[in-house]
Amino acid sequence: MFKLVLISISILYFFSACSIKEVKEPAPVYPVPNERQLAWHELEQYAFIHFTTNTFTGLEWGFGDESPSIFDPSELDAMQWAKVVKDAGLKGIILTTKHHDGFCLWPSEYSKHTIAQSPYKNGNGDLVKEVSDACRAMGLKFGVYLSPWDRNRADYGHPSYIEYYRNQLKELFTNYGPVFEMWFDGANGGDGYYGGANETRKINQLTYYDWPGTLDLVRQMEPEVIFFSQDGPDVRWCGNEKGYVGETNWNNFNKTPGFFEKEREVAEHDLNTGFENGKVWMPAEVDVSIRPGWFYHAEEDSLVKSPEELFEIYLSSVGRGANLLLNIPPDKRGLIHENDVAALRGWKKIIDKAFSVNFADNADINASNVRGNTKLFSPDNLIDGNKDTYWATDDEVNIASFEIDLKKIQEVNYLVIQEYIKLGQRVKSFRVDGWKNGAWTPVASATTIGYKRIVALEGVKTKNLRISITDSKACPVISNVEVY
Ligand code: FUL
Repeated sequence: MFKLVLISISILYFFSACSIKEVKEPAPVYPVPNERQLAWHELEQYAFIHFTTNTFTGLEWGFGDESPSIFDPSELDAMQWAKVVKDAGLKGIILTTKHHDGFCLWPSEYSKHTIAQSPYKNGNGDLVKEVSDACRAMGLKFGVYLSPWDRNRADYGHPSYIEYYRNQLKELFTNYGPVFEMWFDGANGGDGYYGGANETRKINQLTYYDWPGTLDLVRQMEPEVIFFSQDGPDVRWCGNEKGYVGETNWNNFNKTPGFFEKEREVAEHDLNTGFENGKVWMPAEVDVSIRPGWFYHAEEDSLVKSPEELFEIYLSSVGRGANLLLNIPPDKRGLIHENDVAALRGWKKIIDKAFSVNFADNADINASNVRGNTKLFSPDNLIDGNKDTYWATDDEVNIASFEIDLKKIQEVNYLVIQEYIKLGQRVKSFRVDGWKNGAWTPVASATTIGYKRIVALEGVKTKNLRISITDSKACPVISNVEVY
């Protein structure tokens, strides 16, 4: 009897173990993002603010010999900046606390070339404080840009400058945090004032700054900070300043020493598309200015990008799985100019209109394959509004499709689709078909998905859509789909 019970228990155990195995979540496809990167992806878009003595001289790169006395915004209102940014649907501000000219927007105790030497608030101003406070008041994230290249400092190029740079990071990260992102630009070394030397200084980009040491120091002060630079480590440059990432955009990347010793064109292309088989998760950020320059110049007032141009940029950055860093430079008054405000309002209107009614909300949805035939991985998860549930197929099924029944004919303009990137980026290509005149008709096709992909469907009129994953590194794992 005892033996019989034991045998039945073992049989039961065997079968339940089989079925548990059947519904196990898909194995990750490495690399995968860390928690910090996941939170960063969810921000999708935020503002860049370039403001310094250049705003008053009309330059883009100050030489470093500008007198602080020219820094005198008459109506500066950091709350106006934060409100404009918030109303545009952007989630934070990254501020140029010090650009290449070396002028500091906070009263750094390590420098005599700061806002404290300017007429602004009679030398009692602190713009880093004003902007970080305004961000917090408006529920925005705050980030910093501290140019490594400093054309004002006499010791730029010498070891003592690194100590200066690190002391400034200590000030920024202990007095104005939390800081969500730290931006390191790539312009480094060249001619400058350098304390009166007026010469050209070249540094070795790979060794001079001892980046690993500097990043460690910052990470100790701000464990959650995301580091942006041309090649990471957390987030990479998208390879251009025009507002787009590659149509194919892998979050995977390969960081090799001397990456920038590659031909510039090759490096920029790689940054734009990432590497399908890259070893580290390093997503792209698209930095672009609403105006031709990074700083405000009155003669560019008529050249502010139109709402339609900004929407194109949105589609080719956020719509391709990258984050958008949109520069909005305040003017000499210290206000975001009326033309920029109007363009941002128009842009927000276009976005709100394009993505107002999600036809997938009440749709029926069916898939050609469901992992383990269980509800856990059902295609219903694509439209449940929960980013932590997903549709997945069986392990060997890398090519699969799902159909969305919109229940009545709709004019469809956009498909939004998201991979569950916690398990890695998988999809290499997919196609969208619409049901027209009794047959599936191709409407659009695209390559990678990643965190988010927005596909234009050109107003196709259909009741049914089919999304076919036509190539994938492993079984597809899709968390969300929306139809507008
Ligand atoms: C570059 C800088 O040289 C530009 O002036 C600007 O700040 C841009 C965002 O980064 O490296």
